[in-house]
Amino acid sequence: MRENKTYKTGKIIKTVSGFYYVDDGENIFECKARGIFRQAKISPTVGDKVNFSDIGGAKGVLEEVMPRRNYLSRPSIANVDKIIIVSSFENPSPDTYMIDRLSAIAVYNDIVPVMVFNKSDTGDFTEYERIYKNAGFNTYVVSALQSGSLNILRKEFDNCICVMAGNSGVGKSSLINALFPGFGLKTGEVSTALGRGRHTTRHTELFKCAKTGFVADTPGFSSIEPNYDTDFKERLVECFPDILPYTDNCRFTSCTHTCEMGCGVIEALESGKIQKTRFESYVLLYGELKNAEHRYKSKGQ
Ligand SMILES: Nc1nc2c(ncn2[C@@H]2O[C@H](COP(=O)(O)OP(=O)(O)OP(=O)(O)O)[C@@H](O)[C@H]2O)c(=O)[nH]1
Ligand SMILES: [Mg+2]
Ligand SMILES: [Zn+2]
Repeated sequence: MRENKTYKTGKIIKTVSGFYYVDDGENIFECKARGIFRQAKISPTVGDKVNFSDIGGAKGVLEEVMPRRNYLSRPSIANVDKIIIVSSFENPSPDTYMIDRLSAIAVYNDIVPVMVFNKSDTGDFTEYERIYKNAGFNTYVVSALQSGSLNILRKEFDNCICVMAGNSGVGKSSLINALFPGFGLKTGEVSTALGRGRHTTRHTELFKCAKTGFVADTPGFSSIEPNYDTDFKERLVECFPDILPYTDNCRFTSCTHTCEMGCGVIEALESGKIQKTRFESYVLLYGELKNAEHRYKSKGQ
């Protein structure tokens, strides 16, 4: 160890043009990375737990990036505990495939999905609330314009790294502003011509919120791509907690639960035990992962 340096640990909360902003729990340090990271092909990112040397004047040098619990690439963020999947009643209206796809990616990456239906002042979410509560997810119906509706949701942000996800215009930034007054995030007007907003939020940053929690606002996180590995396809049904129990009744152990005879999942669907939109999302995502696998294999890898 070199002398005259203080070593500290912290979390990267923002990266801007080669600088890493690290929160050590008390202060924010503007850090540069050592060349060794480039050689080792490590790209420190938001959410990373790091060791850094404090060189004075609220500046530092990143020394080490701790192993990640998980990593999402679009946008780049590590060590995520929860994905808050936000939908709105209109402009844009809920997209069950997007919700189900994001929640499956979350579960696969050991991230807890939380369902939030925003803009309850504009319509009735009873049906969606029923579907997602039945599927076993923590589900909230709220309005960013009605602070009373946000009190129970606020507890989800305690002691963890949360990422807001959902189409542009659903109210992710508005919700953060309403939940944690003081951040003053920029929000946008919804373009009525397109029925959806332009991306008002442009970069990923972690904000410190209630009880040592952090929240990342993101621009249109719905575009998140899963890592197309065979394991995700094979274990996809485990990422649908409402569908998984019925696989015990499948006739064949090789059942993919998409079209087979004697499939316990399809029986449960037919008797109304599984929500149709959830099953449809499972089949679509299974197909998406299978196609990606074919493309990957045909490249000779
Ligand atoms: N009526 C109503 N409007 C809302 C509510 N929440 C947000 N809005 C409006 O919806 C629009 C979009 O809100 P934003 O918070 O910018 O949406 P966003 O999800 O952050 O969008 P991007 O940053 O583009 O991904 C704004 O005009 C908000 O005022 C709500 O609960 N009710
Ligand atoms: Mg936003
Ligand atoms: Zn089956």
